[in-house]
Amino acid sequence: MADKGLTDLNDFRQRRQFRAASGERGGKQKKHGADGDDLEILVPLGTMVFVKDDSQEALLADLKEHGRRVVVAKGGKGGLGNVHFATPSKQIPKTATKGEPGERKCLVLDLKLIADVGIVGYPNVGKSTFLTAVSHAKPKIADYAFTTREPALGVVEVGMKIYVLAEIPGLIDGAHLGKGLGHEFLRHVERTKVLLHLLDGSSEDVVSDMNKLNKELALYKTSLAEKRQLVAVNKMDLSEVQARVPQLREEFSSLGLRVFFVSAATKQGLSELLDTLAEMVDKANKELAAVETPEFVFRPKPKSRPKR
Ligand SMILES: Nc1nc2c(ncn2[C@@H]2O[C@H](COP(=O)(O)OP(=O)(O)OP(=O)(O)O)[C@@H](O)[C@H]2O)c(=O)[nH]1
Ligand SMILES: [Mg+2]
Repeated sequence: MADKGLTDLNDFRQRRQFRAASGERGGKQKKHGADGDDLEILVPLGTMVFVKDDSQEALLADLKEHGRRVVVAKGGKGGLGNVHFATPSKQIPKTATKGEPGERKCLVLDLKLIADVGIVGYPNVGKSTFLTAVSHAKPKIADYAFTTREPALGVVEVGMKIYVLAEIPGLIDGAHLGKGLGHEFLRHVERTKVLLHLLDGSSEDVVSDMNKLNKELALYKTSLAEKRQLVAVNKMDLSEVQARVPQLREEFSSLGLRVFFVSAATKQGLSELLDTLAEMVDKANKELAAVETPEFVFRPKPKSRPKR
C-alpha cells in the first residue's frame, strides 16, 4: 500500500521476506480453519511493483496515490471443516483439510519519484545544502562528490503553494552511459515537471558546466533537455563569486537566459527563486491538466423494459 509518510525504499534493504499467516487447518465439529491474516506492506508513493519469475518481470501496479493498494499474493484459505465432507450416509466425517499455504511471489520494487521539481547539477554544487535550506529534508552535506547517493525529497511551502523538490544525485559527464550514479537516477528526472539547474559559482567555467550537463540530459533523452529549467548560480556568499557576478550575468544574458544568484548557505536570494519555481510548477500543472485525457466513464444504457 502506498503511504505518503515514506520517502524511500531503504527499509527493504534490511528486510526482504514478508510472510503473512497461512490459513489454519479445518477441524472437527463443523469448524472451518481461519483464513490467514492479511499482511500489509507500506511503500512510498511512486513505487512500481513488478512480479518477477524466471524469465521476466511484469508490472503489477504503479502506486502513485496515498492509500492505493494492490494484492500481490493471496493469503491461504482456511481448511475445510469436516461438515464439508458430510454425505447422507456419513454425517460426522473424520475428514478435514489443511489450511492452504498462500501464494508466494517474488517482487521487484522500483521507486519512481513523483517530484514537481528536480534539482540537477554536478556533484558538490550545493544541491543538498539548497534542499536543506528550503525544506525539512536532511540529506548529508559534505565537501566531496557523490555525498548524496539516493534521490532526496523535500517539501517546499510558498504561501498557499506546496511543491516537492528532489535532489537528483550523481550526475556527471557520461552519466547517460552509466558513469557516476546518474544513469540510475536520470529516469527519475523524467517524472518531474520543472528542473532547477544548480551551478557552482566558484567553478572554473560556470556556463560551460551548465551546457555540458544539459547535453548529458539530452543524450539520455531529448525530452529531458526540453523540460522547463530555472538556472541558479550558487555560493554567492563567497567573495570570489561575488566578484564574478557582472561577468556571469553578461554571459548568461547573451544566451538569452535569466539566472538567479543565490547562496544556499546564507539563504540569500532563495525566496525569490522559490516563488518563481512555484509559478513554473503551477504553469506546468495547468498545461498537464489541459492535455490529460478525461477518464473514460462507462455508462451502461438502461435496459428497455420488455413490452407487454
Ligand atoms: N560557501 C558556500 N558553500 C556551499 C554553499 N552551498 C553548498 N556549499 C558547500 O559545498 C559543498 C557541497 O555541498 P552539498 O550540498 O553536499 O552539494 P551536493 O550538490 O548535494 O553534492 P553531492 O550530493 O555530492 O552531489 C559542501 O561543503 C557545502 O558546505 C553555499 O551557498 N556557499
Ligand atoms: Mg548532495
